[in-house]
Amino acid sequence: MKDLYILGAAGSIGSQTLDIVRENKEAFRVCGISVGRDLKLAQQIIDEFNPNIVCFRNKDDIDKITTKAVTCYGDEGLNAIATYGETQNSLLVNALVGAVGLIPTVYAIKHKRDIALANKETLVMAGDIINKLLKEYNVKLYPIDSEHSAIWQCLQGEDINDVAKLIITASGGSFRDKSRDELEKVTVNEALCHPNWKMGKKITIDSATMMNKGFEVIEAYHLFHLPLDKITTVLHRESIVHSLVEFNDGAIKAELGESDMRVPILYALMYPNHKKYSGKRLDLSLGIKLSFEELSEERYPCLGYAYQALKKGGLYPTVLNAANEAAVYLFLNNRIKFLDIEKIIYEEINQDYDMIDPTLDDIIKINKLVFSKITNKYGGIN
Ligand code: MN3
Repeated sequence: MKDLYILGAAGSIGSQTLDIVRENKEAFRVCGISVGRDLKLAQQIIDEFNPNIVCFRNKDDIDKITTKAVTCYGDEGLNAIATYGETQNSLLVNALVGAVGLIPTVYAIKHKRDIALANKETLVMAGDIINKLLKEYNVKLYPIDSEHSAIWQCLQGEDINDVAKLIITASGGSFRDKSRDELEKVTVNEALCHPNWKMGKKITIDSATMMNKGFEVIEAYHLFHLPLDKITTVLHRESIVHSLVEFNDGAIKAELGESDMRVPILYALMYPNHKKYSGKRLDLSLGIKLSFEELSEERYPCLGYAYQALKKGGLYPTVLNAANEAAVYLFLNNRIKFLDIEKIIYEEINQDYDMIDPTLDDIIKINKLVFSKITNKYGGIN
């Protein structure tokens, strides 16, 4: 029996993690959760899973919920969930969206709790620091992101020195068939219609700008410890091949399946086993066609910005993340146009943020500073 602590339990990945728990009641116990704005859903999750500790977004939310659990709230509450209870046979599922996911990851590592990570911002902002801490505290970090899960599966039993390159697939997002000119006028609702995957709002926008793929390049760099020139991307419209690994002899391994996040979640929770799952399966007898095309940095400049930010190092990946988080917020609130997102990011990563070996405090500070600087310029947040 594994004790699960799920941050972002009411979100997209969190809900699908709970689906996996429902299918594997003998394997997992939901001991702690954090919930978001939807208190009705929060109450349902609490009633069904009866966790020992619950973290709310705001202090006022606590009185609106009926529970015997220990309650906490806010950013400190997230850290309390990450460090609650016994470490042995426990796992933190970090399914938070955005920079808020970083510090609870650090707390879990220092509590020697293994982590299944869906929050890619953790690695984008502080990959070097996280890797150092994982080593120091001898903690495991398992990827939930479908591309990284695919690469991780392809690397099982392989020598990392035999890898020629990682090939991360991208569906192309909701605007993959639109020209740059057509992107001028696209709306929030159009951007939120992803062709293949059902995901949260922020990541759906990040997919449309391809910033998400840029983050995934950085994520892969920190997860698999390969030089950046060995990490490549390809446009693959069908989202059936979740990513590939090419070896020195030219052999390519891939992981294929339905576009269902529950599969990589299940693998991260059950690693190294592939347990039975009731979801829809890929039926090759239906005559499935696969296509691959070059993913152009001209069409999708945000992808290039990610490589640039990682090469510059230091605080630049954090600046990239903060500028994106602010710009996506502004776009979702109809304050800027879709193409302004990439302009804002470009401008910000070309400012001077030079700093060698930033600490976690430096990273958090710059993240807040860049986020509020950009949002304030367009009327602040509400
Ligand atoms: Mn992904």
